[in-house]
Amino acid sequence: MKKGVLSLLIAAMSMGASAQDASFDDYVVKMQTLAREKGYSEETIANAFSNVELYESAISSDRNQPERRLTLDEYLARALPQWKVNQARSLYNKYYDVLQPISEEYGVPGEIIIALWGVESNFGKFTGNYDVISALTTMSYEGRREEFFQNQLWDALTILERGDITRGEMKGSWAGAMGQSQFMPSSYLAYAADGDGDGKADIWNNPADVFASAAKYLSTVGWREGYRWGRRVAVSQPLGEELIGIQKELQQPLQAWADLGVTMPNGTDLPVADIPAWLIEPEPGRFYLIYENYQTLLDWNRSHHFVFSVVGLAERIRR
Ligand SMILES: [Ca+2]
Repeated sequence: MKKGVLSLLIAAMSMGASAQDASFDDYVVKMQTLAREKGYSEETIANAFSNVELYESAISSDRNQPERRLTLDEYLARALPQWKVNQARSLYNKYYDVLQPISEEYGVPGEIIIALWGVESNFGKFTGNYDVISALTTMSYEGRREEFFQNQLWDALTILERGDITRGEMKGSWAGAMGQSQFMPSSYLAYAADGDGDGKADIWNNPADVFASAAKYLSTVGWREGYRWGRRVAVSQPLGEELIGIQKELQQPLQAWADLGVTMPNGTDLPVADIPAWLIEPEPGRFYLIYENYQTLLDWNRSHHFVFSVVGLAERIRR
C-alpha cells in the first residue's frame, strides 16, 4: 500500500517536472524569437541557445537567500573570518604594484578593490560554474524579475556577439554574475576595463582586469576620492523615522545631523567636516552616518550586509 502511494507520488512529481521542462523549452524558443527581432546574428542565437539548461537549483537559491535571517554581526562573522582577513592583507601586498596605478587612475583605494574581490569571489576562487546563458534564461523564465533578467540575457548575447568570451567560458553564478568581480552582463558592458594593457577586459582570469573593472565601476557611479564610507554613530534623542534612509532627499550636512543630536558612539561630538550624509539604521538601535562612497557600494549590490562586509574587510587590510 505504502509503496503504491510512493510510486504514485514519484509519477506525479516526474510528470510535473516534464511539464515544466516543456514549458521551459517553449520559453527558450520564445527568447530565440525575441533575440532575432532584436537583431542578433543567427550565429550568435544558435550558439547562445543550444543546450540551454533549466537550473532548478538557481530558482531555489533565489528564493532562499540567507541574508534576511542573520543579524549584521552574525553575517559579518561568517563573511569575514580571520583567514579571509589574512588573505586579503597578503594579496594586497602581493598585488600592490598592480593595484597602485589602477587606484590612482580611478581614485579608488586599493584596499576597497581587494575587499570587493574577496567578498565577491573569495579573491577569484569562487566565480560560479553555471553557464551564464542558462542561468539568465532560468531566472527570466522563473518570472519574478523577468524584465531585469531578460535584459541581462540580451547583454550576454551582445558580449558573445562581440567575441569577448566564448559561450563555454562564459561562466558565472546561478544569477548570472560573471567572473572574479561577479559582474552582471550589463555591468560588464558598462564597466569592464583592461588593467594590464593587453587590449582585453578579462574579468574571468586576469586580476589586473578585475581590479580595473571594479575601480572603473565605483569611479563611474560616484566614488569620491579621499572620503570615508561613513561611520557608526549614536543618537542621543529620538529621531523621526522619516529622517532615516538612503533616499536622495534625506541627505543632510554633518552639522545638521549633529544639531539633531547625532554623536560619535561614545557620545562625543561628530567631527567638523563639510560632508553630506544619510542616517541609516540597518538594525533597530544601530545607527550609521553614511557618505556618498557607501552609496556607490550600495549601487554595486543593494544590500547593507554586502557594503558592511566590503568596508569591514577594507578597514582590516589597512591596519
Ligand atoms: Ca587585460
